[in-house]
Amino acid sequence: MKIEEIQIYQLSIPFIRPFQFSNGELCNHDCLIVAVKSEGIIGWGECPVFPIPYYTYETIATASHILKDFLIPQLLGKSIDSLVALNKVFSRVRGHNMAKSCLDAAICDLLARVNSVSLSQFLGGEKKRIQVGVSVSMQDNLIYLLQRIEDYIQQGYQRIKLKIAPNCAIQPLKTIREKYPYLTLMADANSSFSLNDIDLLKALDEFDLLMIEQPLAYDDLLDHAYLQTLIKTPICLDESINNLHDTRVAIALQAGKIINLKPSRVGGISNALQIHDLCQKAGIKLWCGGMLESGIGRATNLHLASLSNFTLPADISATNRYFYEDIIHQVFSLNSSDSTIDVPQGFGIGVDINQKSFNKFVQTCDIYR
Ligand code: OSB
Ligand code: MG
Repeated sequence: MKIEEIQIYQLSIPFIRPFQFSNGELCNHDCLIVAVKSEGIIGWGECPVFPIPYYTYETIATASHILKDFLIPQLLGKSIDSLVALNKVFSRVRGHNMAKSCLDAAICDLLARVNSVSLSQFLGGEKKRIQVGVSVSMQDNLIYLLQRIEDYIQQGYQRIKLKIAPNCAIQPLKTIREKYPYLTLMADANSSFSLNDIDLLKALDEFDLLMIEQPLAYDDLLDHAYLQTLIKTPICLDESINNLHDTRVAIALQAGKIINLKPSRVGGISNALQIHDLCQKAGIKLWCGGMLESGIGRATNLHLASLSNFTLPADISATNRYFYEDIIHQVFSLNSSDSTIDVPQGFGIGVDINQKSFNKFVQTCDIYR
């Protein structure tokens, strides 16, 4: 499969409501979308990187630079017939996982389309519907927060994740727990705590959380390992896991019991598969995280999450959790009976671009051949 042409689009898609977490506030989903062409077929991938380097060090600007000046020139004209071949092309560039991940996703989409199978089938996925939850922004106003959560529960979400920070954790979690004693509830700190907050972190045990996600620094596995010996709540790693090596270290140190696996954060599906298999052997539970993706990235994530070791509910919510208008024709809706979303059928990622909406949100387009 010879890579003949690659297009990069920059988009800004308005969220229904701003997304607040300890790293800041986002009103639009700014992202890059790549289209990779080979033999008349197009594969699509999303780079869900933020304009600001607060979640990962990458930004829209660094990802564009790495794509245009390094990854795309290395890929154009090459014949890529497997994920292994693809990984080899990218391995010389250190880091920049989000930039790598969109090309990786687009080429996986292409490979599946060329082989006339869905991406899920191509990857050996088993599930047809994915158990999902919803990630809820931080809120000062507890009445408003409870309304949001009630609304999501009414829609059928059976797992709620609350964004927390040291000054915004105990009171909201206590309030939610009192109203919903049996709700599957978890919290995501996005690295906002330190070991100085140990009393606060211990106090979270009382809320019977499914897990606490990334309480400590984004690059600190050692302190997470120590913290896990002091608290009962299982620690889930997000920002700390950027590749297979991080995963091996995390397992060796027992730095957490669960991993939130985002293909974009680990440099694409090929790396995600290696992490998936290692975690399966090591007894580490997985779930597929999200980056507030458009329908393109969300479709990729749904296919990946169909693999067998993704056993906990994913951060992949229905389209109407994020956008009034998305860039694909298909709408992802929640099956309210079991809090699942269907894996798209059809070849590749199984969704297609809604050109009218796409054009509305596009800001720049660059073509390389
Ligand atoms: O930490 O998991 C996170 C969104 C953007 C960046 C980081 C995170 C998140 C979410 C939302 O929690 C996940 C989603 O619904 O896509
Ligand atoms: Mg997280």
